[in-house]
Amino acid sequence: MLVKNKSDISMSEITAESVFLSRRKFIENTASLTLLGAAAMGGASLVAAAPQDKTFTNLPRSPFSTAIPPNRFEDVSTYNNFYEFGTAKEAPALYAGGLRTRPWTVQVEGEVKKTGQYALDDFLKPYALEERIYRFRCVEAWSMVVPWVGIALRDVIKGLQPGSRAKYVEFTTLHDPTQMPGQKRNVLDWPYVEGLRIDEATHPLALLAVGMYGRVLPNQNGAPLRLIVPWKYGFKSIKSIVKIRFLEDPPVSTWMWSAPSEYGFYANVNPDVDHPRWSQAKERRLGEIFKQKTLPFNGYADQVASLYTGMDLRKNF
Ligand SMILES: Nc1nc2c(c(=O)[nH]1)N[C@H]1C(S)=C(S)[C@@H](COP(=O)(O)O)O[C@H]1N2
Ligand SMILES: [Mo]
Repeated sequence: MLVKNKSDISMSEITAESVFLSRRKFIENTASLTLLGAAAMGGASLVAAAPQDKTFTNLPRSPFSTAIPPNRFEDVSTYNNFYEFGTAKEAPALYAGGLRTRPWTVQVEGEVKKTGQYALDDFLKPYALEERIYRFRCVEAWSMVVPWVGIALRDVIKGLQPGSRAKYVEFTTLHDPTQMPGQKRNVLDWPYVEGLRIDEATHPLALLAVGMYGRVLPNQNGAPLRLIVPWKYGFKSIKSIVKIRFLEDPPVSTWMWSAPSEYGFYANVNPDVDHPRWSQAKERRLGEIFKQKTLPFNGYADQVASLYTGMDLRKNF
């Protein structure tokens, strides 16, 4: 697994105190992680410290991981889209600290056998965690490479036993303006909702993430539970999930509701289909100066293109 040491971590442009403090914590954490990693035995486990400081040990690395070197933790955790905490890229790192991620419940509804309300830790207990290094491409044309910690969404879905009428899966973010001050403004139709076709959701690449860089997800990255769909634009990867609903008909996602001509249900990364207001042909990786070409399905075409055979991907954008 990935362990950074102090010399790999340099201070970046943002100097806000809370960000600086959380970075300090990360440095201290990773130092102790090295020791724990050497001592620990057995499978992946969560080492308890203060709740926000938990680190994972002995994580197996998924073969689905890219060999591209990951971005720096401090870039991935300070340049975020999480409109529940404001629309500026630095807002989530500054204002998500008050989000309470325990206790946390996940409600399961709809065309599925195991409906109910689950405490998050019970919900996740049956599954082994792994590290998956994925490319990630925002619709706004920046990209990054992130070592997520999580479990295959397909395993969770299998465990919940959807019925034959379950053709789609819908995910919903927490709605609580006292914890998520951005929800006091009507920038989106809260709560944030996203959805996948059931065959997309059960594709082996779709991930439910609980961590990144070997530690629990920072709140600004979608703690305590978020979706990662690496072949789709970032907005499909919904954060801070409280509800999973199985449906016969396609759900209406938040972005489709707010701007249907700009954000479709599929949102597969496609360099040949421009966003109405900008090109999607290139992307700029966080921390880099030059742009690079965007790949069809964000580089995952070999694995996922067959999900869309026969579909017009210009119409189904
Ligand atoms: N609930 C919620 N989920 C969300 C968003 C959001 O505003 N609210 N933004 C999306 C967008 S547009 C992107 S690019 C990614 C950003 O993830 P990151 O901040 O971990 O990089 O989260 C996605 N998930
Ligand atoms: Mo995005």
